[in-house]
This record gives sequence, C-alpha cells and structure tokens, in this order.
Amino acid sequence: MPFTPRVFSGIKPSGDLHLGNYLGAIRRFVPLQQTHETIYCVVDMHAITVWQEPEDLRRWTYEIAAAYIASGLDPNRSIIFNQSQVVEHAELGWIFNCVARVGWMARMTQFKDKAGSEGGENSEAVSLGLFAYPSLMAADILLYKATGVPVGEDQRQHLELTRDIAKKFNHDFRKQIKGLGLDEEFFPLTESMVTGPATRVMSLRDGKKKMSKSDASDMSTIYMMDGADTISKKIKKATTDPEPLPSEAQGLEGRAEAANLVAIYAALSDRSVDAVLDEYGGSGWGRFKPALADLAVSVLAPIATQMQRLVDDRAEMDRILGNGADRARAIAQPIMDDVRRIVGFVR
Ligand code: AQP
Repeated sequence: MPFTPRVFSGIKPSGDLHLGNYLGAIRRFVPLQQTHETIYCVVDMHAITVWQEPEDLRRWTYEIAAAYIASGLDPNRSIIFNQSQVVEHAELGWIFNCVARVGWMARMTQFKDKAGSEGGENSEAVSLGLFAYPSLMAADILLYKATGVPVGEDQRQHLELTRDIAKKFNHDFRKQIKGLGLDEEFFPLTESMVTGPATRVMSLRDGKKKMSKSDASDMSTIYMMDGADTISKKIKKATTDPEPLPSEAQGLEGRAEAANLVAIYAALSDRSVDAVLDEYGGSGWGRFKPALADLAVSVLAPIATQMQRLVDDRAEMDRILGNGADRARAIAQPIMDDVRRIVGFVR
C-alpha cells in the first residue's frame, strides 16, 4: 500500500526564532497544507540536549507554536503540538538508538560543531542526548511514517541518517514484518524537501556562518519578534562588499554576503534570485538595503503582532497544543503497536 503523503517537521525551542528558521522552514510549511497531511512539532525534547532554563524552554515552546499559526498554519488543518506530550517519540527514539550505530552518529557534522562549541576539544563533556539527537529525529519523522520533511540545508545530513535507520529497521526485522502480514517497506524512505532560494540563511555579519539561534551577536541575526526599526538597522549595517549588484546569479559567486541578502529578498518576495537581479542589477547597496529592509518589515511585522497576541493567550495555546497532541497520538499509536510487535515486546 502506498504511504499517505504526509509531512513532518519541527523546530527546537532553544532560542528566539530568526529569519533563517522562518525562510528555511516555517514559511515553506504553509503551502504544504494544500497537498499533504501536515504535522508540525515544537521539538522540546531536542532542545534539552543542551542546557535550557525551564522557564525559557516553556516560553520558547509557546512562541514557536504561535509563530507557526501567525505565519499561516491552520491548527484545524495542520497538527501542531509539542513533542514531549506524545511519549511515543521517546519510545521509538530508544528503539532507534538500538538500530543506529555509534559510528553513524559520530559522523554528524552538527554534533561535531556543537560538541566543539560546548566542550572545546573535549566532546565527552556534552550530553549523551546531543550525541543521540539524530535517532530521536528519525523517530519524530517515522513515528508518523512521514514521506517528506521540509527543512533547511543544515538538516540534510540528519535526514540521510533517518533513511539509513528506516532501511536498517526494515531489513533487520524483515522476517517479523512479513510474518505479521505488514508491508515489507514498513518505514518509508523519507524525502528531504530542501527547496527555494533561502535554504541556508547566513549571518548578517559573516557570510560564511549560518544564522543561528545561539549566535552571541545580536546584529548578525534578524529575530521574528524584532521591531521595524531594529530590522532596518540590522539590514543597513549588514556586512557587504563595495561592488554593485550583478545582473545575473552567476555574478554572486564568491560574494557570500551579497548572495545572502539577495536570497533573503527573493525568498521574502516569493521570487527567484534571477528575477530580483533583473530589477536590482547594477544598483548599489544604498538602493537595495532600504528596499530589503522595507520588504522584511512588511512580511515580519504582522507576524510578530499576531505572535504576541497568541503567546499572551496561554489558555488558547494550551488548547491548540493539547488538541494537536491528541491528533498526533491517534496516528502514532497504531504505528507504535506494530513496532512493538515487530521488535518482540510483550504487552
Ligand atoms: N540559517 C538558517 N537558514 C535556513 N534554515 C535554517 N534553519 C535553522 N537555521 C537556518 C532551519 O530551521 C529549522 C529549525 O531548526 P532547529 O531549531 O530545529 O535547529 P537548528 O537548525 O540547529 O537551528 P538554529 O537556529 O541554528 O538553532 P541552535 O542555534 O539552537 O542550534 C530546521 O528546518 C533548520 O534547517
């Protein structure tokens, strides 16, 4: 039987949401509601792989759910919830810890980056959870047999690993899967959906560094809740080179900062990089930066206002997250029942 076209994605509440999260993930979640069953999660269990103040974790959890809705996700259509409310994520994550190999995890560049920044040379100082992060991520996706995951470029390697885990599970348990009369391809080989001009938004201060929640420099990151003046100031002060904009995308090669700002403009206006350069080719930054600032404010300001309204109404947010968790569980539980039988757990 073919798998239901179903999308899963999540964001971890580990800091204030930024333009990279918006363009690389959230904005792209919205149109998928028309074509897929959509499940969007706030992955709080991933957030605690590095220390989080519990009060901040709670606040960011509400903020991300609010950002989903304020950006156009309809909670009656999409399933919106926080991961820890559906305990099956942890259960399948554990099973996948026993399917995945230590060597697979050790190759993950995100782990190497984070272990580097947390523990210096000594990657043994980081949590065990951080090391196992990708197998919990595989569980998030496969718990719903999701066929696609919209993410930014930085998550591509983790999605490859999700496919490796699905393949190994399907292979290791093929006899049991067949014996139970289930489809041989029990877990799908989920596709990563990394599309659009801004799948890797870079820091405004350093075109070689990803824009990230945990960047210490405020000026390098546009936050979704930044006010209009702050957004304009950050864009106007963004690092660039002295050259005018080229007329074709090729002319952006070797100009990381310029390429980043043009990609942001393209993604915010739903145009291609070429279309943006058609309009701005030959212009200097004095023309382009104010236009980008106006565009960013016109997209982000109404979202921020709506986010604030939603986070102020915790009762409503709790209702939405609770309802989403109930609907998520209804999909996950029958799949977990099969997994337990396949693995040989007695119930
Ligand atoms: N700079 C980015 N450009 C495009 N997409 C991005 N994403 C993150 N940064 C960029 C996408 O946002 C989604 C959620 O990411 P996450 O919060 O789960 O983890 P992350 O990728 O580690 O994000 P951060 O902001 O860098 O958080 P910290 O600093 O806490 O690690 C994913 O789809 C991701 O691709």
